[in-house]
Amino acid sequence: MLQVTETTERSTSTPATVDSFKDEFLRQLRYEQGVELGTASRDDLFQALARTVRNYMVDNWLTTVETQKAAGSKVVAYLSAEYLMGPQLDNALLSTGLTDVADTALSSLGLSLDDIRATEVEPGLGNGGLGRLAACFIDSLATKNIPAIGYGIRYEYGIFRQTFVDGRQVEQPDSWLSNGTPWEIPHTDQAVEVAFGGHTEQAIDQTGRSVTRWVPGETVLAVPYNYMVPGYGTANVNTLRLWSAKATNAFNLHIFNSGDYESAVRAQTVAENISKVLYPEDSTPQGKELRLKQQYFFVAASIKDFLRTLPEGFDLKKLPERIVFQLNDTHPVIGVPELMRILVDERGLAWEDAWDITRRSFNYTCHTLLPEALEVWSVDLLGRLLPRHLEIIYRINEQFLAGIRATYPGDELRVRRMSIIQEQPERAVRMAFLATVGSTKVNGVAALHSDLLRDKVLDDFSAYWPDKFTNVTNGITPRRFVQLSNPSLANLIDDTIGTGWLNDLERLKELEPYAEDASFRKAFREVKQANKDRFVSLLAQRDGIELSSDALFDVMVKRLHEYKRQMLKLLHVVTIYDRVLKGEIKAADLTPRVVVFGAKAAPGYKMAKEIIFLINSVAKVVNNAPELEGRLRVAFPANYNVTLAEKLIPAADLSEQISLAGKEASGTGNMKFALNGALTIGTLDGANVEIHELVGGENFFLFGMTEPEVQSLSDAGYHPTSFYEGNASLRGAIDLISSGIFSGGDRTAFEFVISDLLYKDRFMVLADYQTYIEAQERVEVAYADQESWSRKAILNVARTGFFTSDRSIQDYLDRIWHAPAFPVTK
Ligand code: GPU
Repeated sequence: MLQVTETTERSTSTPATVDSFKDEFLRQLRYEQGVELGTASRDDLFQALARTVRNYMVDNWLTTVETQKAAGSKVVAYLSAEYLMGPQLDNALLSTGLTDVADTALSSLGLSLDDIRATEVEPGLGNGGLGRLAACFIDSLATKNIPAIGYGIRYEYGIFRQTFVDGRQVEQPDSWLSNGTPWEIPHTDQAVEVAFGGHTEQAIDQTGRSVTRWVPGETVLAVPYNYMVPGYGTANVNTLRLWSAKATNAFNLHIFNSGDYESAVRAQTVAENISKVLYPEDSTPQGKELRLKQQYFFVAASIKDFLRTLPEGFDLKKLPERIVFQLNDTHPVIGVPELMRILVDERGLAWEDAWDITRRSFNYTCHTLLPEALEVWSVDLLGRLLPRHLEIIYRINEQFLAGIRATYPGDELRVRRMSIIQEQPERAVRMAFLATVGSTKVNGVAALHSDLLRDKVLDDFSAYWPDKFTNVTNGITPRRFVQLSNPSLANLIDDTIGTGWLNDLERLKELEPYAEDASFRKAFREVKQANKDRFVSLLAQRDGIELSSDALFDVMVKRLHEYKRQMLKLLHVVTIYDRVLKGEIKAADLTPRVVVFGAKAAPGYKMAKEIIFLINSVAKVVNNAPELEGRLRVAFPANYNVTLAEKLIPAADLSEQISLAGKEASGTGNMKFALNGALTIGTLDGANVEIHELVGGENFFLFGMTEPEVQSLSDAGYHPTSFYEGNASLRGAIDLISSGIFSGGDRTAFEFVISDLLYKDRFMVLADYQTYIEAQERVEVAYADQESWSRKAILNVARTGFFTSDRSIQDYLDRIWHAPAFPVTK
């Protein structure tokens, strides 16, 4: 078994034997859970096991923290409002090398590791790509021995649990903490105060200078909860610190004693609401006051937390040598005026010095090109919640615009375009501009995205500061998304090229020659088949969905968003059905295909929810159509999350990455699929461009307009109706949806979706329809030749090692952070 050989390669804090592991597990069960083995519930077993494994990481963790502190090495502070961690047990076992020890110890007690691990509830503290990226990045930072800390929010409720009721999405609260979580360690004693509201005052300090003071209206406590982030193949264990809000005067004695219990409790509730729930909008912020509170809450706490670790008398001008704050999108950018406030108002630095320190301490990663995803906070709201910060933002803007005016005299149009404050439709702070002005480097998340960011979204800024802009293409951790999720493939790779590739993923290149080896191809196909079987049985048990594993698995999983174009995939499904109904194609000629959708819609996003209803409605009819029996099935398991992704991605043959070119910043699912041997059908968008380049055109099903083509079609005036009228097959599909066949005869059921497609179609689904259908026809032909398909799939694995998040982190280090590695020896 893999884990046995690997155990010897990596360090664990305490060399574990099966017996000592068993003893610790039984001790946990008895003295922490308070139960006997014979009467323990599954959750008891899980909690005891998780804490047992956790305790094997603690020594290395404490050593890491202590040695890094003593060395005073530069720290990367990753500021992110989301961390979509996924289940933790397997990753902890992998990094401690204890998988086999745990398995044997549990077996000897008549227990099954598989059963116990299945009870873990994943912490869903993120929406999608952005949050999952943060989780991959902290994994790679730890693996690469970089002194780093992840800062974020400990939401009591993470991303909602999705259910379907009559085909419609219904959201349930995600009470992931209801049984407690074994992975966190709270430190109430290290809480910090965070202030809000109030007003500012002018005062004269001891030296006779005029200074501004913020007199806040209220404060809350930020309580840190630490999570260990173990590296792979190293003793280094970093920290993820998530903040939870607590009322400062929980028992407001004054109010309480006056007998007004309700008011006393209400004040507490208001304070603690701050970290109550994750906002479920992915790429479409709603501008809610509580969200801004969340942002300031965790950023202010994090900056304070870091500053208190500096030695007495530390020269703040040297701050950029000790820390680099990375802004994961604009959510934490309020940290820029916050650090200014601390340096100027509290530490008495001159504005110019403070600005120099601040700008050198922050960098900004942008994750979008969609205008509606760019955060904007109304001046009204910001001024009410953070009056001093608004003043500081105005001053930053004034100074910035003075520079613009000096460089471009008389160009007031440009000044208005670049101002951090927008005037229309309401006066508001453009957070992406504040982030750009306040940072040393600004990066996009894939090559195309960074180019478009530089040349379109932030073109004025890149003209002014050409050196500020750079690219770091996203990546994913192969520990979770190959080793843990696809152990059979990992074993095959070990047997073929040896171990050591998991933290040196470019070594997958060594697999290339094996694409020509028939026995390797056979073994590779067997792995894929076993993964399909595993997924099919999981889905039967999890959702009662019955599928055959003897089919092409065609998978589209990601948030439901119009720009990602789930509708295009659905039109393909409906087209097949329509053609079969019309006798244009024979079902018997079709490659058996299972189409799997997984997607959550933001609860307030009506179009997305209607599309979910349409997919479920089509699935119901298609899955019961005798004409399609054994040829086409559509599965839409509810509540797609990391846990499900880990089972689904290894089972996929075809990866759907079909966003309109120029809209998906990067995508990271696309990387996970390719690395697990699925072929991509995709547009030249986001990181697809780089995947296509690396795997080669013959191993990728490319279709659709390029970004410049999209731009010219849009400039020329896009009329979706003309595509509908000019394409019989497209017309057939749309008419079938409108016919009522998927809605029990109701011809209006999907009008909201269909009329938008016909008359608006902002993401040009209809324009890309024909080339998409043709690409799917190429898929059919290619899949019929299994030897050739396997060759392509193997080359996808062999050539996508570039997408390890270890490489992304190295790029951040080289281009942005310049923080040296600091290996910890045990
Ligand atoms: N992304 Br902005 C999110 O998941 N949420 C957001 O609020 C914003 C961006 C995604 C991008 O859509 C995706 O293309 C990218 O791969 C991912 O961030 C990580 O960079």
